[in-house]
Amino acid sequence: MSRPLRWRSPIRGPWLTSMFALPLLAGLPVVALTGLLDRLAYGREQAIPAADAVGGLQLPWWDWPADPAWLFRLTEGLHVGLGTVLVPLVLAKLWSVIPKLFTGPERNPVALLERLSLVLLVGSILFLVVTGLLNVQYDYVFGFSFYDGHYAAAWVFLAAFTLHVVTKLPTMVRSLRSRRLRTELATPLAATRPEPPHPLVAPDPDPPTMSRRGAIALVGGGMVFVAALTVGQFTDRFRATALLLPRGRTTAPGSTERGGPNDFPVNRTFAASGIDPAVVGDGWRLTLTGGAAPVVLDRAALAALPQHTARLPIACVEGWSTSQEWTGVRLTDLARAAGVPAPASAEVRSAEAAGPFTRSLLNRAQTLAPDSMLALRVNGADLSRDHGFPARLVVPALPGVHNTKWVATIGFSGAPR
Ligand SMILES: Nc1nc2c(c(=O)[nH]1)N[C@H]1C(S)=C(S)[C@@H](COP(=O)(O)O)O[C@H]1N2
Ligand SMILES: [Mo]
Repeated sequence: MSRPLRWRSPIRGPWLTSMFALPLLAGLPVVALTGLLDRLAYGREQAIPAADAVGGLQLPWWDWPADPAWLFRLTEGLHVGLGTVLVPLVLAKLWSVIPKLFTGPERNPVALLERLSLVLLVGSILFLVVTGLLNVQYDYVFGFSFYDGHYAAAWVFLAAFTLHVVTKLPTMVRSLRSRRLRTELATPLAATRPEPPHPLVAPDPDPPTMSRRGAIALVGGGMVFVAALTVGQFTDRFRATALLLPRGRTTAPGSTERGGPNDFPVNRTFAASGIDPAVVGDGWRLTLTGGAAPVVLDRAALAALPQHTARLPIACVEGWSTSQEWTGVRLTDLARAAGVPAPASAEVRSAEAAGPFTRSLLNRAQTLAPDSMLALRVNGADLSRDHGFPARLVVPALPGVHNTKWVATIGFSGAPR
């Protein structure tokens, strides 16, 4: 197109763009950094392996700690929560620079590079937002691994974002200085005039239909609205308001647990696991391996071991989290019972035979943490089947996905993994 669409909003201009950019400059690095931390927390060699290198880029792996217990709840909550709340701002920022995306061909190599970084920036952000939100709303609906696709796009984003910030920072500072926020907030629609001539400013603007303060209020209001629909996923009290998080909102549909000790979100129900009820009935046994010979315990034997109680979060990689009071047998006590007095790692397997939740690998810190346990009870009652009866793993700061339900075997090893 030689003469592109004409963008005639009279408020579009470098000042408004910079106003939208400033909070993104602060917020997007937090979303990116917490995302990378979440990947570290997820760990390697789990049931759905997460590639540690993409295009030769490798995170410096270190063992994710088990203390403080709320660590993953915080990093995952910030990543998903802030990432969601920033969406209206990202869209507003994109709207504000639309003319830039439709200018004619460039010859100047510097401008070409800038254009390329812009395409990569916009493309990667949209990809990250869409895959992230879809993953929260629906199951893993992609034709590729969400973990690896989202992670690869994050590196593209980080590179393009850095280049964009480095090249645009002086412009942003200059633009922000060109008008005073306080003056703009006092300017009504009738007094709204275009910014001075600039590639973003329409040469033939329409009459204003919204003031700059109106635009800022609209975007801010959108963010507050999204936040209001999101906070419930992190708070047990406002759970019902988490309209953007269908799975983190309720106990299992049709559950009789409403109002009871097991009334907190269920990611995947017992029915959905496909486990034969007989397997987790009276005949259920826990097998501990790693010692000279396997040790087999029934639930009564487990209940007769010293019981430990701790309030610990379940924080799902899809963003929702909850905190409950769990009671069960410490992993270190189970390791001793298994004949491995100094365990350095553990592999916990579910009775669930197939799928991504069959096993979970624990590092040394996670195995030895005093609050790490095989829980039998929650909030003073036996676990419901949906929460993993007869026994489930609960480990501080471990992503929810690895807190395996319907545990069948635990293998302890004296060697770190
Ligand atoms: N065996 C098994 N364990 C599992 C799951 C599962 O589907 N099967 N879901 C995991 C996920 S993704 C989360 S977030 C937590 C949720 O625990 P809850 O359903 O008790 O809240 O359990 C984890 N443990
Ligand atoms: Mo989860």
